[in-house]
Amino acid sequence: MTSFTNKKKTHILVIPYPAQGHMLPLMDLSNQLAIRGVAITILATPKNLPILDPLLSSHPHSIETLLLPFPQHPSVPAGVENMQELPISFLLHILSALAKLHDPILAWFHSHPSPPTAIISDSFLSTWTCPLARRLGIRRLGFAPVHASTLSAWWGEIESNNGDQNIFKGHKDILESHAATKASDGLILNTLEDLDRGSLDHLKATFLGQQPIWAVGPLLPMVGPTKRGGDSSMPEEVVMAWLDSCHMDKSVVYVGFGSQVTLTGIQMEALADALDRSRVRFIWVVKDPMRGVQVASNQGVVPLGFEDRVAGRGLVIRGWAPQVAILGHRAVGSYLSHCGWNSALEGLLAGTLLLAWPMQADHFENAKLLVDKLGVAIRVCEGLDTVPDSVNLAKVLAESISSTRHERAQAMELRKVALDATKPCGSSYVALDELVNDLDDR
Ligand code: AWU
Repeated sequence: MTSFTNKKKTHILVIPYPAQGHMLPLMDLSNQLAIRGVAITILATPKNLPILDPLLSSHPHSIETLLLPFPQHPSVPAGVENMQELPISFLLHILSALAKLHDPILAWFHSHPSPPTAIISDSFLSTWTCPLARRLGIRRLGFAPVHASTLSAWWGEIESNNGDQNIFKGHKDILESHAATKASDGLILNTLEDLDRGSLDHLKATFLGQQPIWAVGPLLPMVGPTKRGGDSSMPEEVVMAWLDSCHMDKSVVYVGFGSQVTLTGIQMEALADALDRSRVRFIWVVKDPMRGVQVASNQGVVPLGFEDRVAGRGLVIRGWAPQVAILGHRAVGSYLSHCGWNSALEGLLAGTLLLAWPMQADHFENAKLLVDKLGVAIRVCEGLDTVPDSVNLAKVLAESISSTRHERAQAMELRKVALDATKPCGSSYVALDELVNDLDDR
């Protein structure tokens, strides 16, 4: 706590929501703010602390942690502190558990010699930080790890007078989260103007009034330190050596469904069959089954004998993979993805062709944007429980690395636009500078 004392730097408190898809981009944002001279305290609970390691070691003098024990909650299994171990239905239980940190944060704030002047917290899943900020007399800026079209679609639905047809009707927590986002002092989005201009304008005009919006994406994953999101279940050198042994560029399909999805047994069989038939080289990340729910039979189980059949051609990683490093390898050409927004951006920035299998939450809006509106991805399947046709899927997997599909050319153009936005004078780079100026001015 003491190292920020007597310094002239602007000091902010960052409160992450502990799900990888929310926490990692907020770490990337914190990295950008620290590079621009902001002093940051990040709230962490003990089991989430290792996720901060790369950030803390890159900014030892400007980023500190506020370590507090994870509050017990009757619906959160003991010892669990991150959504990665839980199904999506636990989102709000984790939110309620963390809300109990209100008083310890208050005490920390009042004892700090140079307390923060703003909180940046997850826009939808840290609603409790709005009253906290009000109580502290400081601003709360919301961070949303999604693009503006998603917000526009969701908020439009929430505010529609659609009667019983309104899909959010009766979802008190979602309505509260929407109200909290609207009530915060600004919104930071992991998107870029060129991708999302219409929706950004719509958000401002329709929902946000005077609140500023900063479109700061794509937030680039930190370079240098590995271990993004935790240790890889297979040593990264082993994975990279395997990719190095693939002589042809863009010949490998990466298959991964983020941090929240475990496939059912029947989906596992269909996917394994498709990979087998396709004859492509591949890396398949198989997430461990979650806790806190009854695991269906064979959920997340790789079919017996599959790895022997594909030996040399395919690599199965059970657990956590070094995704950004894999996608960035020259040998990887396409990515069969659930379309989580971070994963989609990472695939796009790496120059891979996205094969979209949207499953839940914002995935459908992401696929709409990438497939239908921008033409930079191919939809191969849809739905959390859907079982893909393995013959068709095999064909798409094989074509994705061999063909000169126009989606690949479009994706490369979008990649350039996105990277340009992050360079000095690019729209997202400027938005980050403006955000820092805004924080400094208070
Ligand atoms: P991703 O965008 O894939 O998010 P999810 O994990 O799917 O979680 C939201 O986050 C999404 O838009 C939501 O729909 C929701 C949620 N990763 C890794 O390094 N290794 C692995 O083995 C698996 C994942 C990283 C990956 C990415 C992040 C996941 C915002 O689905 O590189 O940075 O974890 O993000």
